[in-house]
Amino acid sequence: MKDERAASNLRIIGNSVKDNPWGWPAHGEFGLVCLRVYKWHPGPSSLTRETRPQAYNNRLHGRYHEMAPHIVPMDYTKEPDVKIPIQLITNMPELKENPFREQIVKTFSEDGAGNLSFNDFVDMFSVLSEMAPRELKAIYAFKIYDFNTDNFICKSDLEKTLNKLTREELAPEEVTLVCEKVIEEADLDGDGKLNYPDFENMIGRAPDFLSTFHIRI
Ligand SMILES: [Ca+2]
Ligand SMILES: [Ca+2]
Repeated sequence: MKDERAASNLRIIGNSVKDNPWGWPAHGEFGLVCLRVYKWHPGPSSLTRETRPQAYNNRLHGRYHEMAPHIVPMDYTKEPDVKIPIQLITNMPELKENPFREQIVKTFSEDGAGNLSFNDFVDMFSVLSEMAPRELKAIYAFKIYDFNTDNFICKSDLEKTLNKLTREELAPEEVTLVCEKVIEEADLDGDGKLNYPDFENMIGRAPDFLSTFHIRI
């Protein structure tokens, strides 16, 4: 079955390439493209674990526990050393349709392999909540798109991102064209790839990008 969001991304990218190949505002459209995928909802207003509403923590703990009741205890007062494997996390209804699910989970996993402790799990849904600070979302958006973890968003990262957003339905030459345009428009220091300041500037020009970068749990 065709994925609606992927089809919509495909239309946006396809039209941009066709209609205006040389004057395309890559950053804006790039943000808009991501917006279609990350159309999810509100969560807590605070990110520090101490001040986060207890009810929210309890709800998250309930969800964490139900994924693996045999390994996750109900009592967390002694902060048990427990991690849930990535396969169970990416299968959550909130994530399983998301083309970036593995990358998202790995980004928040302290061990880097995608296994999540309860604290990792809480951090993930807090950063992806609607009310998380823009700066924090930007930092994690950058990490999520930096597939090869070299601290730059380079052409290969952008190719992966576009292919995921469109379920690989974009022609290779369209992918190349879009990636070149994104880098051309956003690469302020001219090294052919996007460091964090380049990226931050790019999404700063696409106000919808981060305000819609969220998932409700
Ligand atoms: Ca990279
Ligand atoms: Ca650069």
